[in-house]
Amino acid sequence: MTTKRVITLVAGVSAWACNGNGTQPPGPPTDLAKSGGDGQSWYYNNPLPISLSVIALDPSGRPVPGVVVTWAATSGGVRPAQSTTNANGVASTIDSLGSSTLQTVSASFTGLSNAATFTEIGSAPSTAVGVSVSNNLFAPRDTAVQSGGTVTWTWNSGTTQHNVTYVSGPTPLPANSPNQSGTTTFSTTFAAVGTYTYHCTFHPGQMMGSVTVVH
Ligand SMILES: [Cu+2]
Repeated sequence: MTTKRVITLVAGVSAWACNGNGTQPPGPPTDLAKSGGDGQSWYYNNPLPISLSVIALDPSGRPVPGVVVTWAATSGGVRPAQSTTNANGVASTIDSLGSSTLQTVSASFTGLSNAATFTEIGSAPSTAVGVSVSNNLFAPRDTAVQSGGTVTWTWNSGTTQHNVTYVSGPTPLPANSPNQSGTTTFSTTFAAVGTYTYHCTFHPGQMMGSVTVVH
């Protein structure tokens, strides 16, 4: 009998202490703050590289889990169109960008007065891209080309030999260049969408680059 009463008393004090120290659950959400993916520039009808995310907050600025966020895009589309905030109050979606230059994606939940708005920029990918091969770098190091398009490397390296050797990407990897110097060129036409990385085997730590192939 006595033991049971002591346990009840301790539990009651413990619950009171939690409330008094501000550790109670967050209140209903009143705000959505952008937490990632705003202001990206990418290519028409290709998913943005960084997902869009928001954080739901209560009036004290505490993250609120379990909030259903609805996403809407002015162009293209978002997947999923609804997502629920996780334990950190964060919900996210992927924007497929669509075919307009300037586009917005809004995020809201039922009862929210001001939706969060993301602005993204679309453009047409190039079908022919040039990269300079010099001592000892590829410029630009990272480039993008449309599927079916061609990247042409032009050597400006005097008598020093370099090569373009693929390291990773959709398989099978394209053919590598020979070892070349002077003012020679080498081209690859890309079919498969994805990101290819390459380097020069003579200068692998310095000379590296990537080609991202988009739709
Ligand atoms: Cu090299």
